Amino acid sequence: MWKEGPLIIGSDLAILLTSIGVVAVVTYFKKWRYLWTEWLTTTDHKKIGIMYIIAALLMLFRGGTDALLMRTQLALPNEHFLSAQHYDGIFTTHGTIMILFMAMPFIIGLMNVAVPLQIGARDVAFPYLNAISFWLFFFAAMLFNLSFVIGGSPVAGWTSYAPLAGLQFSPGPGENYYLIALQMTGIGTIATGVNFLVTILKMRAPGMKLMRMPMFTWSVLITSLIILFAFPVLAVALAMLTIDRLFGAHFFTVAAGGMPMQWVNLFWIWGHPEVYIVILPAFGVLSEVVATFSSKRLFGYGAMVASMVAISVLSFVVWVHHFFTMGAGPGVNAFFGIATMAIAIPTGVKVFNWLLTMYKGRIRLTVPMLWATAFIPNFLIGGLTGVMLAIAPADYQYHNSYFLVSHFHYTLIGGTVFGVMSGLFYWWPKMFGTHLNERIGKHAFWWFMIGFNVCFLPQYLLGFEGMTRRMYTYPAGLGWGPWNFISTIGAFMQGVGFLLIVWNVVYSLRHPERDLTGDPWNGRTLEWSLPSPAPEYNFARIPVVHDRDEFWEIKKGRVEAEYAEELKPIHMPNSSGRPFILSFIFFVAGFALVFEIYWLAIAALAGILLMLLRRSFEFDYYHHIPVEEVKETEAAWGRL
Ligand code: HEM
Ligand SMILES: [Cu+2]
Repeated sequence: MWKEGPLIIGSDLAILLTSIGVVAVVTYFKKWRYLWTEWLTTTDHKKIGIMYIIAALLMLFRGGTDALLMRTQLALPNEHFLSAQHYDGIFTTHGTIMILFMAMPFIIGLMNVAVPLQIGARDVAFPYLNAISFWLFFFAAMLFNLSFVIGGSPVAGWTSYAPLAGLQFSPGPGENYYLIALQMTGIGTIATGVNFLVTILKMRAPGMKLMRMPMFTWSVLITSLIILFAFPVLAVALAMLTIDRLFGAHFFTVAAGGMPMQWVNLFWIWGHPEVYIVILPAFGVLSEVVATFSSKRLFGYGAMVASMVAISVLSFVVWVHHFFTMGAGPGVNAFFGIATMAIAIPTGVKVFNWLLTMYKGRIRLTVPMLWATAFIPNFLIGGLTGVMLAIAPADYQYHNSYFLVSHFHYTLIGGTVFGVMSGLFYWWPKMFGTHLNERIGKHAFWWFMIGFNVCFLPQYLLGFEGMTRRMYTYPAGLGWGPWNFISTIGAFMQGVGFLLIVWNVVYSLRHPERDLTGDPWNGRTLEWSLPSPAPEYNFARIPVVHDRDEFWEIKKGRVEAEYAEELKPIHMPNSSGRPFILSFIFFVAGFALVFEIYWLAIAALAGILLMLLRRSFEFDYYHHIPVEEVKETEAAWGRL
């Protein structure tokens, strides 16, 4: 690894120094105990949500740095800033990190922050499991990032197609990192799916029928179902490729009777639903934000729910559109092409519902609303180019070109990233009890939003002109230079936008502007009826729900606040260090498997089993918060 040039050594040094710096700062301010008791061992969904989002932002930085390196390399023809091998490693880690370690935790973080508060619950159904999900994701992300420092990155693309990802063409530990890290985070995600499914089905406040749930909660319910059906497929595919690589099986090698196309099918049977897992909750955020800042009831609630259900079903019957060129024949391609186009219908319904929610509303263009409003046209461009790609014969032309690269960035950035940014700014006061600065927020938004279009619009043209994806450099004289140069400028503008978002956070820490009302946006749903940040137990008394926009209706005097119970001691889950330790042992097992150190892997796996056994014999993992303490906390907010 030390042979690979000053860039790598520099980055390794930077990582080392940053790590030492973090440890030194925590030690200097004597914050270890605080970190351990308040954060690393917490089972509180609000804190777990915040940790997910911090990790996601860190990964956005890492993935974004990868992106800027690639765009620098592509800015001019015949560049040699990066070697071909490096470029391969960078687009592989960029894609993998952005999807699995940035978009996913961002979405799951917002789910954690908002869902229990929206449905009148005190936590998720399985708080301890929730902590395990988080730490499995976190240590998986660390394991994946370690590939950069020890042993080398995976280079077979985020899709990791066999046979390229097999032992013959990808020797060394890089690809193992991919397989093991994804397996680890996938286990956590499946647990999250179970957790939120049960939470939403079983823990809603009395009176909150399914058709009274806030739209974000609806989107999370449907997403949890998709997770449960999709992620096991990924787990199986990863396990098969791992067995091929580590133990010499031949699931995916033709020479020994295996079938590489089987990987491609399994990957996308998970992969397509996966893109809906990261977009449906963004739709949910948008529905909340658009209604709140238009000061209107969400238009077409029933149609919104129905279209999300339709999308979730369709998302499982379109996967072949990722490889029309495999040559399955016109019948198969026609089926999958038409199924893909059909998704445009429920998606269009949602777009019209958002527009009609805004129509004649009193619109407030706050930062969350800016991101939400920009989502609509940008995601539309992504969606419509998706319909173009779904025309199978035409896809023979677009396939794996920059047209595709631009298409999926329009959905993943214009959709998911804009959606989670909207959600982050929207729920920020609820998470931290302070406001982000609106002026800096607006600057950040415009830099990002304009930069995004400057970066990716030209890539559609590059696709038409024949530039293919995963191309590390290109000759002069094809006319691709100018568009690529413009695209790179746009990428750096997004970098400025990101830095402004970080600056906004720092600025707001230095000049805190407290939110004392708990309801800074004049919100409609239950989370805004609580103080910011919500107390540990969320609701001192569980409310009874009468309306979709319960809190709004209470404020308008059309509904009277009602509680399901008198004040009584509140039953809360204990903190525990075990989810952290368990996941760390997973990390050790993962590291051992990556480098095929079997004695260590077996020892660590035995350790995991012991931890699970130990947990089965643990009986008191709850405590009660006495009424007096609840009264005091509420009184400090001037409540009760
Ligand atoms: C500043 C914003 C971004 C820029 C400038 C950027 C740029 C790039 C570039 C240059 C490539 C490689 C294209 C190629 O050579 O084939 C790429 C690939 C990719 N990007 Fe991004 N990207 C950005 C954000 C994102 C985000 C937010 C996501 C996901 C949430 C994402 C997901 C992907 C994926 C999945 C690939 C494909 C990797 C592969 O081919 O294996 N990107 N991006
Ligand atoms: Cu797809």
